[in-house]
Amino acid sequence: MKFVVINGPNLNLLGLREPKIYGTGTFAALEDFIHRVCAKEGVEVELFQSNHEGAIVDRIQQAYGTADGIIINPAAYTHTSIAILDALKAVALPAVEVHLSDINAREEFRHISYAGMACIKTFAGLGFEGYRQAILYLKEYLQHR
Ligand code: CA2
Repeated sequence: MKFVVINGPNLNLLGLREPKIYGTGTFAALEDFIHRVCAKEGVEVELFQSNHEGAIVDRIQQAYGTADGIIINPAAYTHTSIAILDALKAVALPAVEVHLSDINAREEFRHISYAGMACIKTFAGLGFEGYRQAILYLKEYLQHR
């Protein structure tokens, strides 16, 4: 089973600012966490981070035929990008949305998630743990569908 984990803009700066919202862990620590969880679960994983909407669309398209599922934190593009929503719909792979913070408890503009409309599940407000939950959920989903 192979997953692609996609992280959007500015998540590469994790740990540098706003620790009250996003925690103190760095982006390298997040990538390490995801690698460890996937290894434990016997899931092959490729990680991708970009600050560019088109690059994220390209990576979603590449997942078609090469991965079994997608885990995505589109960061700010969550709330703006119909291109990412359309790419997720186009590849029709099971996708799980993750947010470190609880987007529904923040500013109103963060309450809408376009990407989430193409996802089978969302985990928000759990910090790094949300990625673990997403990996377990997607694995379970693929094993039983
Ligand atoms: O909670 C999340 O995971 C978000 O996807 C993070 C995005 C935000 O726009 C979404 O509404 C919720 C922001 C990621 C920016 O990360 C930073 C990292 C370090 C310093 C400042 C921002």
